[in-house]
Amino acid sequence: MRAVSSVGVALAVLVAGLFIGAGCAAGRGSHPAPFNVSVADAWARPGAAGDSTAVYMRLTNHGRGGEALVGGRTEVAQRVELHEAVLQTELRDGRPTQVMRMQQLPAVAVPAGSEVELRPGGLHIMLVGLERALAEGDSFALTLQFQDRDPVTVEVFVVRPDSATGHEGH
Ligand SMILES: [Cu+2]
Repeated sequence: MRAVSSVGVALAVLVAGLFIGAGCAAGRGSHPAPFNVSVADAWARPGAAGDSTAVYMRLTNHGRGGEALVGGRTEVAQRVELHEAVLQTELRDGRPTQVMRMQQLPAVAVPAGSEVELRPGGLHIMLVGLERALAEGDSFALTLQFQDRDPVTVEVFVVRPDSATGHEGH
């Protein structure tokens, strides 16, 4: 009987050890990998006070986990929205016509190891209700909010699209 009970104690210790091990693993698992998204070439189109304008940039996720841009804020606009420009075919006077439409997105995914480009004619950040005019040569701070992350503030330069990329359209 003595031998059995000592095996019981050893087993109890082993089980306790497993629980501690599981606790550590769960603890690590609940903490996300370090945030490692770089923001490059952030620029905005000029805009008049009260109007809206678009911001473009390149987001690169050097981390091991997926990230998602979910919003932002800036002193120069009332609202910051995530948009995607989509080319749609609509009937205009009975003729099919290509029209650029914008739709609001809840988030922009930036998968691990990927580069996501916000650019004219595609994904962009919309500044709605400019508090002041944004003229070429200005710059302003834009705070980006990624899901479950601390906010990241970047400097955005105001550039005329022609001089920035040569791209046309929104
Ligand atoms: Cu837009």
